[in-house]
Amino acid sequence: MKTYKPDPRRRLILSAGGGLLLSAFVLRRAEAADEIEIAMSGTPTGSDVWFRPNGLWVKRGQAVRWVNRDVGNVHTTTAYHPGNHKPLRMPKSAHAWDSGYLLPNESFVVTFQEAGVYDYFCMPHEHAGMVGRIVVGEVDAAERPYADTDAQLPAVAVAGFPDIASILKTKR
Ligand SMILES: [Cu+2]
Repeated sequence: MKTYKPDPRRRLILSAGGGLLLSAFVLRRAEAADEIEIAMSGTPTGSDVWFRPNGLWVKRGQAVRWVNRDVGNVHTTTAYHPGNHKPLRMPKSAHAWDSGYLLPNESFVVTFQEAGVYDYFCMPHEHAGMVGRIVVGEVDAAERPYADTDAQLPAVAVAGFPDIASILKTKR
């Protein structure tokens, strides 16, 4: 049989209920503000399109939000992964993502839990070189990841991935 022993800490928390609700709300706001944005955009005619920044370093657990800042074009953020009918260019055990078409001002969030290098592309603009790379946590700056699958991608996409060393240097 359990005996009830009042926990003074618990009582304190209960009496501060209103304040707790407020701080939970503030906390959620802070989390959203902690997201890092990658803009999807292009020239008005669509002759040039990009992710900005196209290279980014983040710590594990970081949320990244892609936002379509383009007024006249749809974009996607799509991981290089067999589930997206592409060769694997991300950690094998991590979750792949595909935003589907994002209209202007629509956005999509991915939280990165596993260290490694993640390459992604825009479905309608891969052949225009609209690709990006996210490095999560500790990786070797000299690494040239996924070179074995380069031949399966458009050359302009392969050329679009920033190298690891420059991503680690600028953290962008
Ligand atoms: Cu695009």
